[in-house]
Amino acid sequence: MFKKILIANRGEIALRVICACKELGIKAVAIYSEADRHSLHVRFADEAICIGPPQLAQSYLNIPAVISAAEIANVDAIHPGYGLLAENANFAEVCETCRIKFIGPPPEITRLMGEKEKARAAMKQAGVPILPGSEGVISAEGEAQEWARQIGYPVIVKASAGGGGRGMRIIRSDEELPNLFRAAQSEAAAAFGNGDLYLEKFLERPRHIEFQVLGDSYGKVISLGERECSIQRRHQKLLEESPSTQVTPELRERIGSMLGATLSKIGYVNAGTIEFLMDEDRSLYFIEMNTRIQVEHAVTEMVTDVDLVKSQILLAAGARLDEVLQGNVLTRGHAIECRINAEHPEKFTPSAGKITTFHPPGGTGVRVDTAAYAEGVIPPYYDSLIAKLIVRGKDRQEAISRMARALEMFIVEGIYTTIPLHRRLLADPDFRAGRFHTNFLQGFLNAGKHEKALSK
Ligand code: MV4
Repeated sequence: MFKKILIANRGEIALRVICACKELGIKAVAIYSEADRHSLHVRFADEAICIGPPQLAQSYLNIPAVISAAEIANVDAIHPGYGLLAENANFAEVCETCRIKFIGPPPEITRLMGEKEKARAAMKQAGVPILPGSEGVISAEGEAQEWARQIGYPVIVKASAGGGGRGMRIIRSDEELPNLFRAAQSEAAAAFGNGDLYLEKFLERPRHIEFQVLGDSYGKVISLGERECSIQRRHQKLLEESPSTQVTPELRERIGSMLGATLSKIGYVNAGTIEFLMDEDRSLYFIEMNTRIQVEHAVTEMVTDVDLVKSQILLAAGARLDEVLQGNVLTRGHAIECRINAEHPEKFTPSAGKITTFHPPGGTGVRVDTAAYAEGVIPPYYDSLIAKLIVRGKDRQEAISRMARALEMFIVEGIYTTIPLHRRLLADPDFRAGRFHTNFLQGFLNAGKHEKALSK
C-alpha cells in the first residue's frame, strides 16, 4: 500500500482525497498556489508545498512544479482529482517515468478516450450503441455534407479533441452547413489546437445519463449504476441524482454488464464514467467517456455505500475489485446533489471575495463536501464550485424534501451563490415530477425572467 500521496488539486476535491487518505492511514501531501495559502486542503494535509503564483498555468497546471513537489515529498502516488491534470495523458506518463503511481487509468486509455471520435469508434466496435454518425474525423465541408445527408438533418458537429460543448454546432439544413462547419472547426482549432470534427444525429430533447464504473488491474470492471445529469447550463451541471427515474432495474443490469465486458476488453483500470444520451423512447447512446473521478461521484457513494476515492487509491495500489468491494454492490434509496457555485444566481457572473457567514446544513441524510469557511476568501482565479450539498432519502420524494430543507438551512453571506436558484428549482413541479431533459434549465430560467418582467 502507498505510504504517501500527493494531491494535485485544490478546493473541495483536494479535501475529499485527504479524507480518503486519512481513513486509509496514508500521509497526504498538499500543493498550493500563493492564493491558496489559507485553504483548508493546506491545513488538513500532513505536508504542504507552495508550487507557484495564483495563475493556473504557473501553479496547479505546471507539470514540472507538481512533479518537483512530489519528488521533494517523496510520495508513492499522485491523485489528480478532477479537472486540472486529471485527463492529461502526458502528465500520467511523466508520473510513470518518475516512478510515481498516477491514480487513474493507464495513459493510453486516457489518450484514447480524449479523442472523442476514436472513443466512439472503440465503443461501436465493442457493441455499445452509438448514435448514427460519421466514421473517422472529417476535415472538409464536402465530406461533412455527404455524411449529414446520409444521416439526415438535424445533425451536430463536435470537436474530436473537445467535450463540454466547445467546437459544437447544431446543423439543421444543407444551406446552414458550410458556415456552421467552418465556425466549429476554427473554434476547435483555437481551443484545442486541433480542428478535427465528427458528426452525429442530433437529439432534440435528450436526457444526460452516465454510468459509474470501477476496474482493477486484473481485467475486472463493474458498474455502480447511473447518475441523471440533465439539469445543466452551458454544459455545466447544476444538479445530479441517482438513480435515474428513467432507468429500470433491467436496463441498469443490461447496460452495466455490457460496460463491464467492454471496458475489460479495452483494459480500463480505476474509476471512470461513461456518458450516454437517452432518447424519448429510453434508448441509450454512448457519447463520451471520462477517465477521472467526477464532481458528482458523491451521489453514487450515497446510494451504494462504496467510497469511490478510497476505491481509486486501493485499485491503483494493485488491489482486486473483490477485495475493494467485499461482496455485491447493493443500491438503496435516492441521492441528489446541488452544486453550490460562487456566482450570481441569475446572471451567473463569478463572485469572488470574502465569505462573512458560512452555515452548512446537517441532520439525517445530509452531506456537505466543501473547503469553504467563514472569513475564508474565494480567490478569482479558479473554478467557482465552493460546495456540494448532497442528500440521501429512502426514495426520490424524501430526497427532494430533505434537499429543500437543507437548502433553506444553508447560509452563505459575503458573496453571491447559486443557493437561491436551487431553492427555486427544488420547488418546480416539473422537476419534482422528474419531467426534464437537457434543455429544461434554459426554459426554467427564461420562465423566471418572464415572471419578473410581468411583476414589474
Ligand atoms: C448532443 C446533443 C444532442 N444530440 N449530441 C454534448 C456535450 C454535452 N455537454 C452536451 N452535448 C450534447 N450532445 C447529440 N448527438 C445535445 C447535447 C446538449 C447540447 C448541445 C448543444 C447546445 C446545448 C446543449 C445542452 C445540453 C446537451
